[in-house]
Amino acid sequence: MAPSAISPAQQHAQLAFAPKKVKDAAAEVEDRAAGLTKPLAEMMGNWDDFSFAPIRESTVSRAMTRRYFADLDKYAESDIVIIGAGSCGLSAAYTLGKLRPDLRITVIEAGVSPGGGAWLGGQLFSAMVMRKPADVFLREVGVPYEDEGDYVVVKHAALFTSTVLSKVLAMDNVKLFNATTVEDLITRPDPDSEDIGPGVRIAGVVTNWTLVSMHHDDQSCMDPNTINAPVVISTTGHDGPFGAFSVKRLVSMKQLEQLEGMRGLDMQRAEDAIVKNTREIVPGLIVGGMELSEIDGANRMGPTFGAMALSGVKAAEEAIRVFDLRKKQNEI
Ligand code: 48N
Repeated sequence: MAPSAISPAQQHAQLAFAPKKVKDAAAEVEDRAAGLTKPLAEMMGNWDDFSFAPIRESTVSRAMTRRYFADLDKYAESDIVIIGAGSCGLSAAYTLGKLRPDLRITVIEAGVSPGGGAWLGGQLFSAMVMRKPADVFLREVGVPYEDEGDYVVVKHAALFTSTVLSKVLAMDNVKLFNATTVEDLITRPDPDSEDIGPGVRIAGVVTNWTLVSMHHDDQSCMDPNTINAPVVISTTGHDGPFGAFSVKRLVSMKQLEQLEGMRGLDMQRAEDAIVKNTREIVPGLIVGGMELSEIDGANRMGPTFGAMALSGVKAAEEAIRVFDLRKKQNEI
């Protein structure tokens, strides 16, 4: 049955806040391509005398390493770190990058490929379902969808994930370190925290190459690196080989008594709970997406992704609130 409507192609809803116009990566490519169209057309059919400009291998090495180590140096002090580049983390990164181009934002993703569980819909099917009002985020980012009334369908989940990812990567103030794992949290004593023993405030993340993290048991000690940040958003997904990292660490460092654990599937209840309860769990640490279900004992929603997008938006809003409050109190 044909969808009841098709989204306005590429019409971007203006975000409620007055963001700095992020040059659209696609537009930038179009701009550059405009100057290249003629040579590209000339190239086709004339491959015999084709050749690339000369290069020396060390030039390529220096082009990569110079930039990577400059980034490591620059982002060693970040304003906000996001752990996990799944649908929630990427939505948070997009919202932060758009809302606050003045902030230095770092995204740490354990996988070589960011995107978490959002490359496919349910059971490896292609289509991604989002219940309204999450369609507003799709229009904001420029992801076309089929409108089915109470919900919308993106024809391939990878269209959503690749579009958000490309927009985030094009932002000047956001840096993605993928294939990099957060192995621990940086903490400071927090005298204001009264619940469990001496409370802590989260002050950044401890990182290592993911492949190193996976071999701590069969190699001699391989110490980590660090990134300082007054605010951390954790969106590492529900418990699994890599999931629920920060909330499990909070229990082991005695900042949480226990995890309630993700509950059975109930779409109707799960998505509202995740969005509404996205929040600062301990000072300086905001948890969103499915990682949150492990703390609160929230239901899982299965193959609907609207809560991931909007939990990311809310996590970004919370992170800005915490950052600005601490700035006002001269704590950063
Ligand atoms: O996609 P996920 O797992 O997590 P979310 O919360 O962004 O999205 C969850 C969503 O895909 C669902 O689970 C859907 C809606 N299904 C629900 C259901 O009921 O079944 O992304 C988490 C990302 C992944 O890319 C991990 O690789 C990464 O976080 N990650 C880490 N990155 C760095 N350091 C870590 N310690 C770490 N742990 C996980």
